[in-house]
Amino acid sequence: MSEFTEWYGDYGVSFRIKGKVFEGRSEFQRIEIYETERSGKMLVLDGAIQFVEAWERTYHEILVHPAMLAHPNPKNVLIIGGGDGGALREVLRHPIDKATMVEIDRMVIDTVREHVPIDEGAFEDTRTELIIGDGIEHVKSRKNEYDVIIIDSTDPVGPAVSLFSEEFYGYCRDALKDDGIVITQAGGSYFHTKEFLSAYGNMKRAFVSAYGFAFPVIGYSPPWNFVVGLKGDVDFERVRAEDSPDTKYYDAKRHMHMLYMPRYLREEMERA
Ligand code: AG3
Repeated sequence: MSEFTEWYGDYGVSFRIKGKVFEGRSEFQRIEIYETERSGKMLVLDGAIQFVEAWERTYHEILVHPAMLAHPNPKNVLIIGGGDGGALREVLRHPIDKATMVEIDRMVIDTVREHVPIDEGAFEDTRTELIIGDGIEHVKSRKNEYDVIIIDSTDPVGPAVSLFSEEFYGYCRDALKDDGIVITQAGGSYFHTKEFLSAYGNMKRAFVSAYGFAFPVIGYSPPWNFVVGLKGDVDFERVRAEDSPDTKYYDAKRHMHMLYMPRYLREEMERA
């Protein structure tokens, strides 16, 4: 028996694995899929675990539903990244008109759909528009168009770092309608503290208000952080609980709990 470990310095997140299902290299990254012993298949990009089949809802529910349910009436949603289709699947559980996904790496989409189709048909939904391209360029070219923008990128260190900049968040603000909301994953609470605080500070400066929250995600170093930007007068501390899809990990009660960050982060967030 062997195992796969992703290291965060000297701390590791490990799964026992039965074998490797796929290995390849795209224009952008190394793509691997493993069969774990008990948690289904696992996607790894450049050595970083992206999702584990049995646990991916601990991430995708939390990335999608807080913004979708805080917004009064989201109809037009943009997803940046998220080539595995997990976020798209959750977005489509809401009564929206259109979900546009801009993913840079077609090989991630094709590989995941072939070996572990967690999208559950989301790419075939008539409300979905898939664009293979650069998310930054896309957002830059749109004005006043989206209700919600969901950024499902890789880590705030490495190639995706510009997706955490004030400049990029400014493009997101302009691409959103007046009551628009943007949400992004923002690394681990403990192992990406600096990067999280920088993303949060950038969001605060680019938007009318910003929130940071965390949730334990199996597959990443827990807890995992998220940052939200609000363009207008939308209350992120109230969600339309009655309109929630039937979720497993996320609901309105948990929403309030998530917003209380640990002391060391709260104090730094005030200064960020
Ligand atoms: N979201 C990836 C989150 C980053 C995980 N980071 C890590 N393991 N170091 C994209 C995949 C889920 N749709």
